[in-house]
Amino acid sequence: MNVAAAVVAGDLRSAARLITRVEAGDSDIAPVLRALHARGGSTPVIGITGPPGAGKSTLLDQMLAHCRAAGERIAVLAVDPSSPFSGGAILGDRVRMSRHNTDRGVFIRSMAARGRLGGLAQAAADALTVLDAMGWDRILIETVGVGQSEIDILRHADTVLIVQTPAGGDAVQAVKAGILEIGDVFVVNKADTAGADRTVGALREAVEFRVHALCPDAWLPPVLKTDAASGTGISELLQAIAAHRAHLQTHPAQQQARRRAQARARLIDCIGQALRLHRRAADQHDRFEAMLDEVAARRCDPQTAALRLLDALNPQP
Ligand SMILES: Nc1nc2c(ncn2[C@@H]2O[C@H](COP(=O)(O)OP(=O)(O)OP(=O)(O)O)[C@@H](O)[C@H]2O)c(=O)[nH]1
Ligand SMILES: [Mg+2]
Repeated sequence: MNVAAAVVAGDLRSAARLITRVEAGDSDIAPVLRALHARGGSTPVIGITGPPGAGKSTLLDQMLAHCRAAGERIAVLAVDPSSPFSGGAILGDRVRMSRHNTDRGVFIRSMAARGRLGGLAQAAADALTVLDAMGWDRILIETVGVGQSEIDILRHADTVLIVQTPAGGDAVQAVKAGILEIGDVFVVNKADTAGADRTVGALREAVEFRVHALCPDAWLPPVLKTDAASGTGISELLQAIAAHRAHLQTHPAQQQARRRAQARARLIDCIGQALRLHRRAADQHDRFEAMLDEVAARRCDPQTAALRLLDALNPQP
């Protein structure tokens, strides 16, 4: 059986090996990813982000436990953009989520794209293509929320969960980082600590202010409180995620707009990657370097240089 067929049949070892090749940026797997891409698109993907230590993994572990109890089969992708070499947090997460380790209905994979051309967001997108073809009931992605690359990863989620804590000023920081725009459900975790209601209030205000500017039937992201350590608020959280999914299903234009935005981001990424790959090829590299001199000396403008390079990539017969 070929790799794509094995993955579609749900073979965990084949999937794990394929994701390793995705991480390494192995371009030989393009045909496999192509075959898998055609099979995907129906598994709900839930992205979880938030500042370091907000309780994302603890929350995810609780969500896993709830969904497993309901008979769901779940895949988890833990993406670590900030620390390519340590692996410390990843191992910590593996240990923490270990009560699911012997469960065949759960697949947990951490990834860090060391040196992968195009970066982690693309590696995560390809890993999602693999998982999406396997017929899981749900895919959860955890990524630590610090910058643009997490936002890029979360573009591929159907529902984006933003985790905050009552620690002072978080709600305001969220607005600044552009996180507010991508959140479908907001969670104030560690609700057992002081200031939770104040943080919920500030976030609600910010979310309502933003949604006001959108169309009248836009989804209003709820702001919930959880205590992931004890499991309080998890069923409400899962209900909110289900409500968001139902909203998209009953508003096909919004669903379609989201899918198109995902496709747009992915396509632009892939164009960039194709260009970077070609640039590494020796003759293209020389042509590129030569063009740098032309532009630097103002013998050629950058737009024309870019078009000439693109033409050279795809010579007319
Ligand atoms: N008091 C309290 N502690 C919590 C809660 N949720 C998580 N914690 C604790 O907060 C710490 C960090 O939790 P994690 O789940 O590792 O947080 P994380 O956001 O995944 O962290 P990184 O992946 O390292 O960014 C752990 O010690 C948890 O036990 C909560 O609701 N209340
Ligand atoms: Mg974590």
